[in-house]
Amino acid sequence: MPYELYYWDGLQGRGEFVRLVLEEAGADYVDIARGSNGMAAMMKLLKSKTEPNIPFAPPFLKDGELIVSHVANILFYLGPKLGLAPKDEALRFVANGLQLTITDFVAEVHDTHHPLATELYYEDQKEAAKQRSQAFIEHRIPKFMGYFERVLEQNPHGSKYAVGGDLTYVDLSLFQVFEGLRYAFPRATRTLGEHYPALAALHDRVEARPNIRKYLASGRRLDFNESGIFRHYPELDQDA
Ligand SMILES: N[C@@H](CCC(=O)N[C@@H](CS)C(=O)NCC(=O)O)C(=O)O
Repeated sequence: MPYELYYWDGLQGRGEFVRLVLEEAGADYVDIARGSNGMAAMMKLLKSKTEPNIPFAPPFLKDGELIVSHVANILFYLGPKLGLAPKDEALRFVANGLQLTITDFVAEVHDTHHPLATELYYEDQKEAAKQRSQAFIEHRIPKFMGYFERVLEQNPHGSKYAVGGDLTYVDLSLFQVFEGLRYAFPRATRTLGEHYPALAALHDRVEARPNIRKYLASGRRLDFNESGIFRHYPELDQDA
């Protein structure tokens, strides 16, 4: 039975972190909301008053009867099954810690364009978004990227991957973060690769993987857009 991925149609969003793992592994999966009546099926589950173990928000994954929610938790579940988690049990918790840090970072990326309220339009919080983005560019990108760079450099198994000696779901998520930042803040990230060479090399290594290459060239990989987490609003980027 294929895995069922539930996520909003029309954007990469947080669902993309899960898609990259399923695609790299060549797993059998269905992107439910992109199929006919898929959105209705997803909303039915989200709003259900009778189903057990309902999720709060997408993305969530259905594996048979089991529903797993939250990106980091989904990857913690899928990683070992798809050969994309460390083999060492203890290192799986290290990978989970890294993924949860990525979750925190993604929430901060979201808050650059929605600093006041998720429910308000971007246009209604533009001034606050400018202030938030300026601080994000100045302090948070360097702090998080500097941290992930050190994680790579200080990996006792070598700096090719974030944890252990092989590719894991964390590496795929770091690829997505690198891509997303460059899309959202092209001016501020002009020199990202120079400042964080290990991360840049990891990004290129992931991008060159055959299944990822195939996926990125396919129609399943939607372009970044201004409905997702990583949005490009020129006025939020660093001044030219
Ligand atoms: N911590 C969750 C966050 C999930 C989340 O915020 N999902 C968004 C879409 S990317 C959503 O639909 N949120 C609805 C809401 O917060 O009301 C995760 O990492 O999966």
